[in-house]
Amino acid sequence: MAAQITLYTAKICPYAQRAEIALAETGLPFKRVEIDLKNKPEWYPKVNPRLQVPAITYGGADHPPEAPSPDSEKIAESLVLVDFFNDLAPNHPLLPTDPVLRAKARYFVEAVGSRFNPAWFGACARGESCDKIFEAIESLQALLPATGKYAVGDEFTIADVAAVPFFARMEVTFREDIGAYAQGEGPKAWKTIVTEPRFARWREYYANLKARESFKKTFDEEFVKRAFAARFADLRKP
Ligand SMILES: N[C@@H](CCC(=O)N[C@@H](CS)C(=O)NCC(=O)O)C(=O)O
Repeated sequence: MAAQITLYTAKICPYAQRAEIALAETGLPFKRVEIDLKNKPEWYPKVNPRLQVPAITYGGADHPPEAPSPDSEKIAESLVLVDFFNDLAPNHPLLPTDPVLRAKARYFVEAVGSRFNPAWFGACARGESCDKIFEAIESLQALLPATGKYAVGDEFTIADVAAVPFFARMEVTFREDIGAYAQGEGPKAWKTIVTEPRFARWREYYANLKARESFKKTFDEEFVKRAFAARFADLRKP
């Protein structure tokens, strides 16, 4: 029997959604525990002393969420978990076998973290200009193959797992004008992204990502919208 996996996660969190997508893609059985990030349970340090989601317990006896089995492994960090689930799964579906494609997938993951995420989060949480997202999207777009559904071709890989939770939260926050940036800037930036020809290849890629079952079943758009509206409500300067 497969070792037990208990996933501690939060619907609002893009990092946690990476872990959930990887679980959906690999088909590994797991138990899902939603953590309220605004009111974390007092037992959560037993799961992850850094107090972040996503995190898992792996192996050991089945246990209730609040009492992880002492003989289970405790593992955290979204990209570590994506790799871990891929390693556990037969055929390792989230990484191609070709070394060049593996390198490209990893490079794309790095680019999402160093270029896209700071541009989105800078606008929403720190009130920086939404326009910084344009350069970020163009830099990712430049990495895409000329054809192919996903970041490194027709195979869905760790690159796509890493990216889509952030793309989707950017869409929701900008489209709905949720964030610390100046009022009206979000929808304006979103309109630019969905209409300008220079983003056409990225739009095609993002549409393919959104159509993926593993994304659809792990993304609760209404919940994410409400949660970000509450989280960023007080940040916009009058
Ligand atoms: N580097 C971590 C980042 C995870 C992270 O920042 N998670 C946030 C939620 S999106 C969290 O748990 N924050 C703790 C808190 O809000 O107190 C990863 O990739 O898993």
